[in-house]
Amino acid sequence: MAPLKRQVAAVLGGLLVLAWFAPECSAQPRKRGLGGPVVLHPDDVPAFPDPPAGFDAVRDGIPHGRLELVTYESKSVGTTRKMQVYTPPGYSKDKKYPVLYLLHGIGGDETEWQRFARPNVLMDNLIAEGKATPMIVVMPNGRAQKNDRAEGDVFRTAPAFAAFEQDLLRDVIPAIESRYSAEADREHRAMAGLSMGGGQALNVGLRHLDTFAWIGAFSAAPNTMPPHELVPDPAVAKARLKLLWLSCGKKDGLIRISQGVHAHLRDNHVPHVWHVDGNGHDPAHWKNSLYFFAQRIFR
Ligand code: FER
Repeated sequence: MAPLKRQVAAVLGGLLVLAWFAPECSAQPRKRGLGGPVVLHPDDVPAFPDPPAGFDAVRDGIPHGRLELVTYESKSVGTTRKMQVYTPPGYSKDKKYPVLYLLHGIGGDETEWQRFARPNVLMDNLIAEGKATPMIVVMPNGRAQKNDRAEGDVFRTAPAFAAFEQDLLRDVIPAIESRYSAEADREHRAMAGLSMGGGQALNVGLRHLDTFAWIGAFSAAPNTMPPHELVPDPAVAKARLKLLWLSCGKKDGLIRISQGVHAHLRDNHVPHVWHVDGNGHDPAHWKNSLYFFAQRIFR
């Protein structure tokens, strides 16, 4: 690889990739449909005010959960893979907990949510305030291929994000439910993700309503299936979903993806949250979305 190309590829693995998606950053060439023009519609407004100050700060004097790095054997990928697992304060084998599967974006891996939002801090604070049900949060690696590091041209690894469906259903969930004190039915499993992970949550979740009842997509990426394929039978979605959450920043050049899903749901009367805040394709949107989504699941 030419040095410049290598440099550009390295940058993709980091936060800088995100700036490319914001339409105002037009100094960078637009790649693969990133950062298209944003056209806002009357529905595209916040469903919630921004989170209160300190929602994401570590607090002394409250109980803290645990974050651990766990490995599992993936039959579908053929490797030993890693995931971060949060267990809530006071986690005990004498109780059973619901589980949120939380998925990262194209430039990330199993550590990305931790870098962008510190879900353990958000959850500790929400649980201490009685605003969230104590839950296990699993942050797996959604790039289901042998080399699952975010390196090189990460956009070429998009097929591995589709392959993750098998890893999640056959390997990740069984590993979690055998090792942790987890409830193991659809009403106690939620899945949400940012960008590519948002697309995965919609694609996998909505097509496996037998496995998940709570689904969230934050700034869903173009890997999202067409809305009529995601929700071919609105009556089924309506009957089975406990929560369907869609959110996006109004400065996010990928907002057309979420708008399309929202319009299909609205036109077919499938209840859902549609929250458009003032952010772009960025960690502020993802952290805020997790804060609100986590308060609405398993309740
Ligand atoms: C694309 C633009 C963005 C795409 C994926 C993304 C697969 C993902 C962005 C992210 O995860 O942040 O065209 O195609």
